[in-house]
Amino acid sequence: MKFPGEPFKIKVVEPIEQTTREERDRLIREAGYNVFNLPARSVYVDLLTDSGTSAMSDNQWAGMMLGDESYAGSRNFYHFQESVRSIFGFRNIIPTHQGRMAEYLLFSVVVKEGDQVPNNTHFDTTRANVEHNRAAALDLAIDEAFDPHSEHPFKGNMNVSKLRNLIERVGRERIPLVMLTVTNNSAGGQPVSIANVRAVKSLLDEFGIPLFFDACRFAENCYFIKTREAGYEGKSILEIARELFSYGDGCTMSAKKDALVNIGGFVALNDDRLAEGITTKLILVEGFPTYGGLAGRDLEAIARGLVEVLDEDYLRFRIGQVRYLGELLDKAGVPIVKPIGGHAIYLNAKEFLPHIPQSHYPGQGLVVSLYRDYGIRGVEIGTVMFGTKDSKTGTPIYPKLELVRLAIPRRVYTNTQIDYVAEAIIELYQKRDQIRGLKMVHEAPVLRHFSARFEVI
Ligand code: P71
Repeated sequence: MKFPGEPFKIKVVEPIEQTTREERDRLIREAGYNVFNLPARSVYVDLLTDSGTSAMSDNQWAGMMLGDESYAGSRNFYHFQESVRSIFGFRNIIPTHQGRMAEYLLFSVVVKEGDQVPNNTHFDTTRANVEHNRAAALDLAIDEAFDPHSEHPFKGNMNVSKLRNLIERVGRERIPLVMLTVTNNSAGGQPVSIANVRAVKSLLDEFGIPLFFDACRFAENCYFIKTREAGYEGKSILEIARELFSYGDGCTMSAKKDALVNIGGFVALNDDRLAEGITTKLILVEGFPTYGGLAGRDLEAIARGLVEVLDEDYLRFRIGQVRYLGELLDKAGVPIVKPIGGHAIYLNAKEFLPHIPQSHYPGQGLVVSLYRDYGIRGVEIGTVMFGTKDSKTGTPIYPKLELVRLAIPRRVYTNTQIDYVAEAIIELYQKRDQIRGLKMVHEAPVLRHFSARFEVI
């Protein structure tokens, strides 16, 4: 059966307020047509992000009551360490309050000015943390990653020949590490295959360059390996994860995704000398090494969440629910990025709204209508987020893709709410001619998508 049946039932409910179109019309105007400025309680289905928005299980909540809030040596730290080690296999486990702190600590210890850091595709915080150390962040995903119509099963893969050319051109000394983001968020939540990881690893071994994973959505990536890569059908998710990470020297992780918690992260790595450098910095900016920036109860929730996320019934539902939404839209002719990724559906705003030029932010226009007409919050991943200007002439430079991401929180929405989202988008697609573009009237110098304000054209 294709229907993604929930492998859980509801014990605690969180009410959502219903708003009218008139109220939402006023709220979005007051928000400067930027959904980051909306009060969350005025949103019916919130698909802004899958990060930190998971519903925890009764088992995780029970663990929260067993928080040992000792400053040093909390028992929850030992459980957390054991849980992370049993999956990732790295020797040193360093807790942080979220993913970007793990990135900040790792890069500030290993990256020097003038270095080059290749990744399949950097996530925006990862890129910002590389560039903060005056190094260049390079995106070397395979060409198919940029084609919304390519059905490549492992669109998150690294282009190994481009990586080899880079290493031969700039030299091993300039490349302190290579990263692989699993799944590749910025390119549509697309997985990386084990075969690609092995190829990257053997290339890096020739030059002695370490391989690190950005492991946020590792379990979802491993589920795709199990269902799409020959030879992995019979393996458990834990076995696949252990093999995946055995090719790496370490990882950063935002536990807010595949550890099924609302806050947390870590750096894990084998190199003791680097770990010592990171730990020294950790004490300066986060906290003592047995809690990072977290409470004991948060560490316990991560330790338990990491076990739950490996459950195949959970992953079948999780990936199945995202696919269910994607297939409803696809069948109705709504343009989406394919294949359907692990944590989100990406609407292709350029094809959805061919009458709006990129200079009028079609993705943002779509996000605004989705909220105003249906109370659904998505996020623009296009010109607002990634558009730049030529530093000399000021001429706008537009990104290739103009997308709207609908990220599905884990275990939060019922399939009925997913049906509602599909119906809403299909109805909106039928009246797409009425959607209008926007003019940006305020922008911050960096990460402008968070605070930009618009007016309707
Ligand atoms: C997402 C997020 C959360 C987010 C971040 C910034 C703006 C809007 C939303 C966070 C990631 C990620 C990857 C691959 C590192 C982080 C940072 N994603 N790597 O997709 O996807 O983790 O948020 O815990 O610091 O909505 P952090």
